[in-house]
Amino acid sequence: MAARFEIDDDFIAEQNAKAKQWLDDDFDHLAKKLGRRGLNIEELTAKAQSFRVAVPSWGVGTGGTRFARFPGPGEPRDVYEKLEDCGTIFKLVRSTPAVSLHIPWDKPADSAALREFALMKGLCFDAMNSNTFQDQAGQKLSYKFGSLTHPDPSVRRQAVEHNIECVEIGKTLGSKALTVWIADGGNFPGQLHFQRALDRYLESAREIYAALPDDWRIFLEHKLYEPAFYSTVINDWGTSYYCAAQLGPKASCLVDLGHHAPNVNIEMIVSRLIQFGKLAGFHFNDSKYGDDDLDAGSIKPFQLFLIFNELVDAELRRAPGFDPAYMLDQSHNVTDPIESLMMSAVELTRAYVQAHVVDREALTEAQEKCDPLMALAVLKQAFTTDVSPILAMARARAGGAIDPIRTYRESGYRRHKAVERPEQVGATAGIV
Ligand code: PSV
Ligand code: MN
Repeated sequence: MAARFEIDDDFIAEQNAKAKQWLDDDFDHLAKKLGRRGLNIEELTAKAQSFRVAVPSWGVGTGGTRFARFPGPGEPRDVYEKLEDCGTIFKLVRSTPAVSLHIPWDKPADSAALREFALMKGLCFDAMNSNTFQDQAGQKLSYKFGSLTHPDPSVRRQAVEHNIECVEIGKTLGSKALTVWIADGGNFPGQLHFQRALDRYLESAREIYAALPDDWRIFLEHKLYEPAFYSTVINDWGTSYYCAAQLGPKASCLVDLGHHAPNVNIEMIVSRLIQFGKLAGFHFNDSKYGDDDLDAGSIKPFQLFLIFNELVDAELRRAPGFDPAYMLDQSHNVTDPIESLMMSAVELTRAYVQAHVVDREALTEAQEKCDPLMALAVLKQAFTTDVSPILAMARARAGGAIDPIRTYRESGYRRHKAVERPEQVGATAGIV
């Protein structure tokens, strides 16, 4: 492969030097403010540095709506170029070393070579995502009327085998989990027998579960609706929990924030799943109406904070079995995907650190003394604390960028990639 443009460490250091003075000033000032509240800024900075979220391979391509896709310059054309972009995100924000692949979109010709390439970029592989919600060229049987729950056992077999193939590929890549989201459901009343469909799901999922290596997990992802508009088989966390419980200890429930009705109390769902030892992790994104796949924290940052409040509560009390996998799952239709993913990674770290700022003793006291106003005030105090200097310092100390978006833009990365990756007619990177 010819030499490819990369943002190098010297360039990041040069850009950081311009912002270091104000960062030091802001950090010192914040240290004093937090100190008055009994909080140690160094401990919070260490927390920020420990935070990790995986980047979805499909997120680095320009997404689309049901109506159109407007490709951007220098889009990645294959899994190697996707990893290149993921490596760039990691270099600048330092919290995203893992990449989540989607098969067959990212099916590698040589898994060992792909793993080697990722390693060179400092990357590793997070959960594998199977795809039985589309028909692929040359596929024998169609998923038009379902996959793992299809009435025809040979379609179910094909879907089960695809999932097992994802595990096989994942094994060679060093992944340890399979995320299963199915689009199965009905568009019209009467189309599906609800119970038979769920029974078939369990039967198929049991076969996939049986093929998991000992140290693997399976994440069941529920979704309220779309593309099935009347009834979806795995439609909510209750159904997901039931299936995970039926399958066994390696199965747990993945919460994609966009997969709930508007106004649903997602933080409470998160708390329930933690309590039942079945929280697999997240697909983070944000939404205004449905599964909008907007950038994390862009619409409802307070909700994101409240979710992290539950996660940090579980972390601090060492809740049994609590080991959530954090991933992004966004579609970038009008922004540069690299910029959106960096911004989202930063927003998640922000919510995580803010949740560590919560005065938990005061919160418990307010709860026990039936003082709702004070309970809310405690949460609001943390949520309104601007922890930006902590986030920037954590990145800088890890060799990342104080200002990732500005550094990325100044580097001309996208311009260079536009030359290296000439536009492909009919390319379908991203979610279309
Ligand atoms: C479905 O809406 C979903 O959230 C699943 O995680 C898919 O794998 C992903 O989006 C990409 O289509
Ligand atoms: Mn998802």
